[in-house]
Amino acid sequence: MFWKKKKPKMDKVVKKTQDGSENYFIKLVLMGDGAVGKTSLRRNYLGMGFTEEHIMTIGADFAAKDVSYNFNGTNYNITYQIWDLAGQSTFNSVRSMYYKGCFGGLLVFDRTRPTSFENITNWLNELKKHSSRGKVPIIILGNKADLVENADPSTVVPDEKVEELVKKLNEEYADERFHIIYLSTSAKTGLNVDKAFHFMAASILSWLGVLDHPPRSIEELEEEHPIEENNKETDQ
Ligand code: G3D
Ligand code: MG
Repeated sequence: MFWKKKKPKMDKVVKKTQDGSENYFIKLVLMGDGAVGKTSLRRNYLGMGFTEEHIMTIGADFAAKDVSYNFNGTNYNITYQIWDLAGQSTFNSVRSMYYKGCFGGLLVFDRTRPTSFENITNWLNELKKHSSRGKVPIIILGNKADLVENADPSTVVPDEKVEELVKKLNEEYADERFHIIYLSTSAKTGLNVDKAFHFMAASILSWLGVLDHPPRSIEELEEEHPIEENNKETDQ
């Protein structure tokens, strides 16, 4: 049933190399309300460290990172092209271009700002509307985990609410060759940032039909594909 959708042309996506590894070029989009930490998460992942300075993103931009994962004995070299969009509604006109051709979306909310969580479904609808491929792999990131401990509990998004949404989405996405998970992240401490991209790689490769089944949780991913084998990261 997946293959009836707009399947990416595999020869455009993957290049096999002589040593048997496979090179993929994968566009990802960051989504979520303004100031949830999209730019900071990307910066953390790209290895440029964390800056407390808030620079307003204007329109959209992207940055690339090469990463190599081993799944079932095969090396998959992935070039992630990570797009970052300003959350402000004034940039609506760039949105369709932003989402077009993406392989996956990172849906980010701020764990200490409930409205940013409530808007997750709006972001997801926008992705579905504009990605030329219908339902693409997504992951839900509850960012600013480092602030939760000292935050007023009444302002913290309850984990149960997030899990409820994830359950609902997985029901809605039951026919797809990937599962949706929730990860609590911090762009400040780096909590779960690498794991989010590792999970994304496995989900996308499964979605493309390259891996025979998608992971259902981080625990399952790490058990099947231990992280020690997946540390060959190089920055561009
Ligand atoms: P955006 O790209 O989603 O709009 P930014 O968000 O990455 O620009 O981050 C918005 C603000 O939140 C910034 O603070 C940034 O430093 C902060 N931030 C982002 N992620 C985290 C996190 O995980 N923990 C903490 N403690 N802060 C985070 P300022 O104050 O510069 O506006
Ligand atoms: Mg930003």
